[in-house]
Amino acid sequence: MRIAELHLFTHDLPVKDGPYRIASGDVWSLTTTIVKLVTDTGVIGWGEACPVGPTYAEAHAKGALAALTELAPNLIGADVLPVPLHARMDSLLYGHNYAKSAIDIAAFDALGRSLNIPVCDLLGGALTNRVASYYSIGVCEPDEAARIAREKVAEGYPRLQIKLSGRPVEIDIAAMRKVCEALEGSGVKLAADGNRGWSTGDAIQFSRACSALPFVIEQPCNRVDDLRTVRPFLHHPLYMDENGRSLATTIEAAGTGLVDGFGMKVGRLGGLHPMRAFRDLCAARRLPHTCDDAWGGDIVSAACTQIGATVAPERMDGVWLAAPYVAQHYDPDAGIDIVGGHIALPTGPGLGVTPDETLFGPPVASF
Ligand code: 0XW
Ligand code: MG
Repeated sequence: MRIAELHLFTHDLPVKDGPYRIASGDVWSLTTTIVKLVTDTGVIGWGEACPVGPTYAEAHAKGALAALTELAPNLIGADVLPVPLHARMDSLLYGHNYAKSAIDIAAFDALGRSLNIPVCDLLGGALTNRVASYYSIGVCEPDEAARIAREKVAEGYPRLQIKLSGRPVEIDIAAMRKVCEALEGSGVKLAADGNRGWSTGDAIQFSRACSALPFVIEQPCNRVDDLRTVRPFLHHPLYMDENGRSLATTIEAAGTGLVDGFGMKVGRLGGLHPMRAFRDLCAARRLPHTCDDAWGGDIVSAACTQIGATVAPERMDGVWLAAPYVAQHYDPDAGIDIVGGHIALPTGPGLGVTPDETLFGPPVASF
């Protein structure tokens, strides 16, 4: 089965009850880029790439569209199977994984639909149909963070993440203590996400001041070398997120014992095909991880849920979705939601969601 047509759409996703506040800045609205792939057999697959603003990672909305516009004309006639498809994409453009991810997701969707099986089957098979999620508390005052933590535990989330940094580390320490107090006895897992924003000194001070409290520290500082610097001084397990920019980086981080787990984004690795390899290498080293993307609507949500369902629950730190911040589903009937802190695995073939194309307006480019 080969790619016969590719159509690119852009669509605005205003942040519901915004802003979403992370160390790299406030997020009020995101532009998502959507791919409609049509095969030579007439099957349609959908993909999506939505960086969370221009400063979270080396990825931004206009970059996604530019990279896809570079790739798309040369992908007409390409095999939709993931190995030849990625080889073709890599021969056309170096890097730009987040853009390639949208094509990869659309190809998996089309493959699943053509075989009448869900994408999780193409990824090896689901271990659950109720996928754990986690809630990410944006950077806010300590009392507010504790209030949100209580609320989210009551909703049923098995894990919370609190965004920190970008302010005096003493406030982060106070926020962490309040959140831990709020979670005491709940059994809910917790991550402290520095989102690259702390100095190595801040990270060490934060961990030392909270040494008796149970949580993991996610991406405290900017560079892999910074993680190496702080690692011996931390009192908490260390997770890599933003630095895990390729399979090669993650293999090294896992293999050298630099980290105890990962926050991982499907888009950052380049799609579900490399994400499956990442899942398996984490399994080999018994490392827990998340299955997220930076942002996105139902297409990204479905892709993350499909791979998330294939991760052994004991290594699963959750599938984070932007769904609570997105006002409208693309699929009016089978949109993806988090209920009781968990996500129901879609039941249909492919990704299990069928976007209402009229929401996106005419394509910005067609090949
Ligand atoms: C919580 N997330 C998965 C959503 C935002 O894209 C940031 C990200 C993270 O963990 O850094
Ligand atoms: Mg993170």
